[in-house]
Amino acid sequence: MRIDVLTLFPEMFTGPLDHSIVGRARERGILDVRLTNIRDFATDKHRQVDDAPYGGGPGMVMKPEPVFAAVEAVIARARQEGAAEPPHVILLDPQGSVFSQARAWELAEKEHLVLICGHYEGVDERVRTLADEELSIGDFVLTGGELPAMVVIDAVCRLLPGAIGEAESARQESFEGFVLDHPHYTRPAEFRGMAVPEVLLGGHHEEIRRWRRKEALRRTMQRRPDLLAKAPLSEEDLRFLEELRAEAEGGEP
Ligand code: 9D3
Repeated sequence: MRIDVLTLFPEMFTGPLDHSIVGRARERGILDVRLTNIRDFATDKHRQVDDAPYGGGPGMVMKPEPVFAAVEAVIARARQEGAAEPPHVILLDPQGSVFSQARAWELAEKEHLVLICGHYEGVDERVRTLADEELSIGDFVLTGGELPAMVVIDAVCRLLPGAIGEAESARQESFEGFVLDHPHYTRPAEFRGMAVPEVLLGGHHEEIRRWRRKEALRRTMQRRPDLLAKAPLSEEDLRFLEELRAEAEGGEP
C-alpha cells in the first residue's frame, strides 16, 4: 500500500512511522509512506499557507490553493508511476465520521491513500471537495490532523498482509474490536502477593482457551457493554455470559 501524507508539519511524522510494526512494514516494502509539505506548493513570495477568515474572527484558515496543488501533484505522480486507479483521498477533520476498526479494514483494501492534515482553525471549506471522505479519531480537540493521520496509518498498516506475524494474523478477524482482550500474565508466577491464575500454569490448552474467553467476556460486560451488544456471540459465549450473570447474582448480599 502507498500512503501520501500532505501536511504543514512533515517533521512530526519522523519517529512514529520509523519504529515497531509500521517501521518494519516500510522496510519490507509492504507500506510506502511519502510525506509532502503543503508549504512547498505555496506560490506567492511569502509562501503563505494560511490566512484570516472571511467574516472575521480569531485564528487562521488554511488557504485552498496550496492544498489543491499538493493533492493534484500527488495524483499526477501516481498516474505517471502507472497507478491503475486514482487514490482514495481522506481529509482528517474533527467534523468527519469517527474512525473505527471496521473502517481500518476497509481502508486496508485500498492501493493508495492520500491523507490531508489540516492545522490551525481548519481548512478552507472548498478543500472538502478534494476528499472522498472525512475522518475524525474521536471527540476531543487536537491541534491538527497530523496525529490522527498517524493513528490511521498505524491501524491500517497492521492489517496489511505480512505486516505482523502469521500467528497473530490468523487470529485477526473482521470481528476484531467487538470483545475486549482477556488478562495477560508473564513470569513471575507470584509478584508482590499477586498470583497468576492457577489455570494458566497447568498447560491444559482447552481449559485455558475457555478461561480466556470467559474473562474476555467478563471484562467486556463490565467495561464496554456497548461493544457486547454488537459482538457476534457463539453458543458457548452465551453460556459464559449466563454464568457471569449468575456469579454476579450470587455475589449480592
Ligand atoms: C478550537 C477550534 N475548534 C472550534 C470548534 C475547531 C477545530 C479546528 C481544528 C478543532 C480542532 C482542529 C484541529 N483538529 C484536527 O484537525 C483533527 C482532529 C481533532 O481535533 N480531533 C479528533 N480527530 C481529528 S481529525 C483532525
